Amino acid sequence: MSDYKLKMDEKIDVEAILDDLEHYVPKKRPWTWRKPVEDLEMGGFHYQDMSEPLSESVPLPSAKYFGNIDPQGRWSITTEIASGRFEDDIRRMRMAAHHGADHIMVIRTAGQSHYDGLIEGTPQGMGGVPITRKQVRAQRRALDLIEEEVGRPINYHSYVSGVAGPDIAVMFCEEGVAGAHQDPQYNVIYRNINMIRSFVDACESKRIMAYGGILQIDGAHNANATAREAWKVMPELMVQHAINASFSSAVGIKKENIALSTVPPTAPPAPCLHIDLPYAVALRELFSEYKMRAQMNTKYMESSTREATVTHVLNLLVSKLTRADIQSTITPDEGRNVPWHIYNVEACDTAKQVIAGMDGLMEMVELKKDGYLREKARELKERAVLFMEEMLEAGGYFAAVEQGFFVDSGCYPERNGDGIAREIAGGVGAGTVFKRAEDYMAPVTAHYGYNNVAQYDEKAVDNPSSLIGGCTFECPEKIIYIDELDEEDNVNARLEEKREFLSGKKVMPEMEWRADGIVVLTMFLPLERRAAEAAALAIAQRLNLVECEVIHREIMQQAEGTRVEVRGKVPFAIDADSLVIPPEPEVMSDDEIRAEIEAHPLTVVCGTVGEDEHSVGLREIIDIKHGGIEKYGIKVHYLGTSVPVEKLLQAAVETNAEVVMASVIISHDDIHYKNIAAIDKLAREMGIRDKIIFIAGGTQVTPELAVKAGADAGFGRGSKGIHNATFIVKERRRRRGEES
Ligand code: Z97
Repeated sequence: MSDYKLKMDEKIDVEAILDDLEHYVPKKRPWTWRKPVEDLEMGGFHYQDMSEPLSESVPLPSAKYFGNIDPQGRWSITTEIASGRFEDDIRRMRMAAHHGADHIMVIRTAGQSHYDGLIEGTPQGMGGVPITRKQVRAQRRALDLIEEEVGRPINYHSYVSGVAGPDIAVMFCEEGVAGAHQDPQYNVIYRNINMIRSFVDACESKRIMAYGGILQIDGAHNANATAREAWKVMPELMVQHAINASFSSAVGIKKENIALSTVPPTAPPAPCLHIDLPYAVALRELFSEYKMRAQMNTKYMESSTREATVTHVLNLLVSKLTRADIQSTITPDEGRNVPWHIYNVEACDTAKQVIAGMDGLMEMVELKKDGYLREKARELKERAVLFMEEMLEAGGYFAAVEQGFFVDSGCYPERNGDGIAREIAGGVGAGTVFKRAEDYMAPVTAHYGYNNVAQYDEKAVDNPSSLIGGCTFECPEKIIYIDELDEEDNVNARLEEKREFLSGKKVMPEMEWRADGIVVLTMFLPLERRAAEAAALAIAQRLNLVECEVIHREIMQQAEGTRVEVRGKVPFAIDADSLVIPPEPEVMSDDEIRAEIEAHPLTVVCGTVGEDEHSVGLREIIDIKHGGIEKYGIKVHYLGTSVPVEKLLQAAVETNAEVVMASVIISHDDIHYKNIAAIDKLAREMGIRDKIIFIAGGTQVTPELAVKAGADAGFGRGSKGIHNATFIVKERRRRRGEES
């Protein structure tokens, strides 16, 4: 197993990843940044703000026009992947990495912070992923292979929250986790964990994260997502950032490993840049020493991927105009009940696309040094400082929380009295913090405060774990690995259940888990919204989809109709062996075709033959505007529609054309094949058949039947100029006796 490597054209073997997982020792994983490249030349373009390219990747769709280049921006790109089945997530991690993600968060947890301790031996949770060592190790092991394949380190990330925070931090350090959310304010405000407990735990957690070089992201964005009007909490967000960042720094995390989780607070139709940009400027001025993790706005996200994408593009613009070190990518899937899969890969592409498109922008534009932008930024900073001052006057952070200072819907100093208040003596874990006893001793490597080891061995002060021959950080063999204990719900059982799908013998569509059968249908219905939703469900049911649900609706016009998206499950599997896969149409590159025509000029005559007035298809094959064969420098004589067979061949002789193209659209009584046969016959009678290349095309043309009727090639529905041109080039080379 240890020599298992990924192969580009083979699926990742989850069973190989799980094999002997117990003894897999993950490497130490401090956070890794991309390697910037100052002046990158790629595809004939000059880039200013890029990082080292990947060795393997999937470029953007339009990259095919640019030599398939795949420039990678400087910011780390985040994707959130956690469907509840880690074996499935491993596959999508690979896909995301190939689309540019190098920060992979497993964070759709089952309220991780509600667990009292590190959970081991459990199966996957309901509606989320309780983080376990097995899952983390399997995913890190998979990422070790994936990063080798793409040629760039991948940072694996999750949460250090709840009363189990320190235990989780230790496990993360042991298992090679490189990034984590850690913010005691999150526990206090959103999970009602006792504040003293939360802050004491945070000391320990942060110290352990500092040891592991784990990058820390705070939880300020949650105020933005929770507040009724997200832009009102801007001053408070800065206060929350300040509390966590300075706390972390004081505990020992290096500033370059402390990242602020910042969100542009508004979204269109609000004039969001006008509000978000001064905030972003203020934040970066106040926190210039720390990293910016630019989270995308999720507060004003609905189920429209289009709308969310536009907001995200605007968010990326804010990042560009100010600064970002990590850029998150989020899709509206959670709200749509279509769990994250292809859509989060798409969101990575959105970021990659926008970042490439904005490269070099700052050479041309700069933010104004005076006026509204600076005044507003200053005002926000003043509000934040006043908030801090009042907090101190009130008796400090704990007292301020008791008085409901946080997540108040007023823009400080306004207050609406609706903040989230917690009691210092209340909450989960209240009364569980004790003063260390006299004989307290902690022979461990990363620990907050006094280890009290000197009484046992003076030399152990700088290396407390030497007293026990090293702790799990130095001696991973001391880690006790507990496998899943549930006999029914465990990864092996789940894989066994999907055996036929693993081997590829059977196939089903999927969105969340392998072979879950989920598909999404998009349709327009000329009905008002509620009727349209009911009709869409009825249609999905008539299509035999099960568990159908409307996941998105958009009114086109109240009376004229509604666009609806329905999700449902396909209740059957396809047998892969039964699939008839037509051969791929051969296409040469544009350059190769052009070179051939330049070396051997070519004339074509063409027309729609018989009594046939259809011309659009043929024009598409010819005209330069539609990417037709003219674009390769081929000279084309278009004779029009209803061209008699004699006239077509006569024109070929007169113009010395090497190729005759006949469009045959009408097909009743097989007239199309009869016309093909007539051209072939007449060409023979005229003695020119072996001098011309005769191509027939039309929507009802089957290539094999066209050849049987007498053409050299036939092109049916969906054919393009490039298919015709490729055939012509190959056929000419064959006739010249060259290898094609
Ligand atoms: C993001 N999309 O990327 P539990 N600790 C902190 C958090 O911010 C969160 C948790 C713990 C978002 C992620 C919001 N963040 C979602 C500082 C949640 C979650 O679910 O209570 O176990 O912990 O930042």
